[in-house]
Amino acid sequence: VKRLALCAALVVGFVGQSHAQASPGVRLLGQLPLTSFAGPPSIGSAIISYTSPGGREYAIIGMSNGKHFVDVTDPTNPTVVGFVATPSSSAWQEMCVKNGYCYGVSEHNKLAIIDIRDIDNGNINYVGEWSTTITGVDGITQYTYGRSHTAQASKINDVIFLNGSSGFDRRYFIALNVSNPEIPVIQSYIRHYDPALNIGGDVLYVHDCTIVTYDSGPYAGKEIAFLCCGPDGLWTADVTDPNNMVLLGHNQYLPTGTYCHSGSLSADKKYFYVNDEFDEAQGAVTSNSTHIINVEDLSNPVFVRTDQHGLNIIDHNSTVENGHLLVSSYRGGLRVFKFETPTELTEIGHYDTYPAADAADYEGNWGVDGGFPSGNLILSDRQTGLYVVDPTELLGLGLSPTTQTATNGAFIGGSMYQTRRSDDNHLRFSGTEFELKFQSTMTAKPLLDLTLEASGEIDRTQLFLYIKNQTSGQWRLLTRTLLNPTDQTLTFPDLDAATYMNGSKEVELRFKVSPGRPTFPSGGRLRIDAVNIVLK
Ligand SMILES: [Ca+2]
Ligand SMILES: [Ca+2]
Ligand SMILES: [Ca+2]
Repeated sequence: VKRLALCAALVVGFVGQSHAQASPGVRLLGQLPLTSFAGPPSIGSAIISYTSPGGREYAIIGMSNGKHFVDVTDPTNPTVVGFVATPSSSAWQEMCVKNGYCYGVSEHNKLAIIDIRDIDNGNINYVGEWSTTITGVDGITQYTYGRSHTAQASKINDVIFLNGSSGFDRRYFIALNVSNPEIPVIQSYIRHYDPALNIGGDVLYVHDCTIVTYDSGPYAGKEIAFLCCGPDGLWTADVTDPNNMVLLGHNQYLPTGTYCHSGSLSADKKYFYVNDEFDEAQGAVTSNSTHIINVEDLSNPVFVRTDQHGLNIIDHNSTVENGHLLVSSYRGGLRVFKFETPTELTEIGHYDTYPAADAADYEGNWGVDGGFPSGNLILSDRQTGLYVVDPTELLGLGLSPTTQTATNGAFIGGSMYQTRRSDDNHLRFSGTEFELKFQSTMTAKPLLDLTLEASGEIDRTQLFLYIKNQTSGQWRLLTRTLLNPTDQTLTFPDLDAATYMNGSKEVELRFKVSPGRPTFPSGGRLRIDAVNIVLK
């Protein structure tokens, strides 16, 4: 494959004056309009998150002219660090990442291979376009790979799945082996229905798929693909062995007027939530909807119900975060749903990237992705560009982190965004004093519960934790404690919100750090896993 030098477009990001509209609990951190991208492109499409081995967070966004790479580690300053053009313009630009390579597809170009292993140093190398020729069903005719609609990476094999791949006699679903990342090989493909399944037509067109690995239950160790097949509904497939992908089951949910576009699996893997792209426009439903399918038995998916949400907009793509369904919904922007039960959803908030007008039309928010250590979300809007938003409060994770200030010392790892939840990601500090500020955008309540999970990198690190009394301006000592290198949980319930929250609904914490005994020459090292401040 020919290696081409990349002209990386360096565009300084900025937080634009956004006209978008947020509900309480969702905060805009950063935005880049289309004009911030090389070209500029005429329209945007898909977006995915990528966290580098170095821990930096990137948005990879498809635009009409190619793929753009944006560093969103500082979400208030999203910065374009690279651009790889596609030979032909396309309004459908999608991608996935496997082993440090971005594989880009579109409806008007062959597969783009982009080496992003050194993206942290600003190096994005366009390897080139890939194609191949295979023999058709007649055993004679040679067909050349031309395009795919979407691509998803396997989590267990050096494989990417190319959906709706065309140029052949059928639109294939391909398992592409990328063990040699710059010289992929088709490992196997699905191009026919099994006639025994007796489903109309003989062509399996996969529009998009959701790839999930199972670690428990009857499918433990399996990799399952939920194939969203447009008018042919949802198919399940066992793709554990890329040499032998096996269709398992099928569900059509509604008989007509639908287009199974994409979807998300519940955390317990019992339900698949389908985003149907045509049901609104074709009158199968009266408003934006989620089609809920029980997939406990993958060989017999059972339609449960359609949950209609009451807005005149079209749902497009979705993801699940902290037990909520996040749906990018074209003119409706990002819609956030809480599960009342696994089969009943209630919209609890939104971030409307297309405030001009709602309608069941195809302008607006194409995609949403999360999965960053920070917990930030990225959104792509076809007309208004890229957004980084903070859904902390809406997802039930307490007040949003807003400001980190090292008064005496320095932050040496992570960011305060990583204090949103208890996990493997920490804010690390070396020195003697720092402050963190949190803010609510929700309705005020009388009390605050504060929970801190922290540890000392040096054994017996001494912490003095203060909270600011916003009435007197004085700092109140909440605790003085010794921390060892294992995270400990400290709780401070029933704090008076009127005392500790200012007029901007901010809560301020001060951390004084010192070495315990035996003493160390300089300040201590504190690691904070989670700060959870909940109004009640
Ligand atoms: Ca729909
Ligand atoms: Ca709107
Ligand atoms: Ca954390």
